[in-house]
Amino acid sequence: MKERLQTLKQEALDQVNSASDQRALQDVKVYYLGKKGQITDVLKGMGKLSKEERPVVGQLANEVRDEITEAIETKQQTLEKQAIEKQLQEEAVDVTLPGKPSQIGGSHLLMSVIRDIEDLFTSMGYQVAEGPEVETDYYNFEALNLPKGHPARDMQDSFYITEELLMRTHTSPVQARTMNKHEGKGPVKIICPGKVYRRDTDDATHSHQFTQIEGLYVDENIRMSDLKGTLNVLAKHLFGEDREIRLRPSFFPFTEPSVEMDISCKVCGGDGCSVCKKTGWIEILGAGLVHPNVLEMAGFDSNKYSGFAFGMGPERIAMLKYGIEDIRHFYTNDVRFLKQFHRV
Ligand code: 2NL
Repeated sequence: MKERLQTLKQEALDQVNSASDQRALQDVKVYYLGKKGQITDVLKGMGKLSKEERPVVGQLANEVRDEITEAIETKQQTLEKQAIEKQLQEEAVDVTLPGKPSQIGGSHLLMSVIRDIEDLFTSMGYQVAEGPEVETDYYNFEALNLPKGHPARDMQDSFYITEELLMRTHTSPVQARTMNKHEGKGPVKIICPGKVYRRDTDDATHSHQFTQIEGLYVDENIRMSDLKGTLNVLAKHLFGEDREIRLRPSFFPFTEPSVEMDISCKVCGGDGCSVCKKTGWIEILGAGLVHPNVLEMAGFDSNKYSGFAFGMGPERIAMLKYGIEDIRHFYTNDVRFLKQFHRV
């Protein structure tokens, strides 16, 4: 029996040693130390031993069991360590690998053009003013010298909500509202960007919703030369120092006199091409000196105060600057179009 125990011990220690994973080790444990295991088997046979031999064999059996148990525990720890090492290696993350670039949005071209113009004018002391897109008939028309029955306020041309409310057809009502707030005291020096609405059939050059930027400068002694100087700065800022401007007489109900500003054509240098319709000049915006009626209705003494105003379409400016041939590109939001201008 002693020999059997010695052999069992040697066998068990060998098997513990060669167990390659925790499962194999568990099998070894069950085989030798389990309820129906080899050591139990030996202990069961002890009844046949003599009184003298029994404690000796019993002690040896205990020693053998303890040694195997200890060997299994040590091996168990080694195997656990190895398993963790293996997992760490398999699941290792290379933090030095470059990441996937995330998609970063950018300004819409129209916003870039609007911000650029805002920045130019704020650098000259203008404030940016905004107002409601749903306007009253009074601020959209009446206060701008467009009395009831005036052809420019034809129902066919505007989106009316009620008899008195409509989607603003220009940003001029923002300027009328701002002038009112000044209670007859100048200066008023503002730039008003925003969305405007007209009942139009959309095509390459028309949109029922578009943007506008208007400017207004009201103070004592504001003259046509102030307007011309300001527009000259704007034109050169937008289209380049080498461009010339010219003012042509025009008509708007809210300015008197009224003008339209052209810039010299860069494509043909003035000789005449398809961009400038063979005139050498390209129309950019409308402007004029604020009509005395408009000043008076906003609470300004038109004998003391005068002002200039101008209005332009950022879509048109962007189309001319970047050779965009269809206004609908601004509103159909094809990212392939929009992305081209993310660094403008
Ligand atoms: C154009 C022409 C213009 C104005 C807008 C204005 C505003 C007030 C008083 C007087 Cl409160 N005028 N705005 C003046 C002249 C022209 O816009 O062709 N826009 C695209």
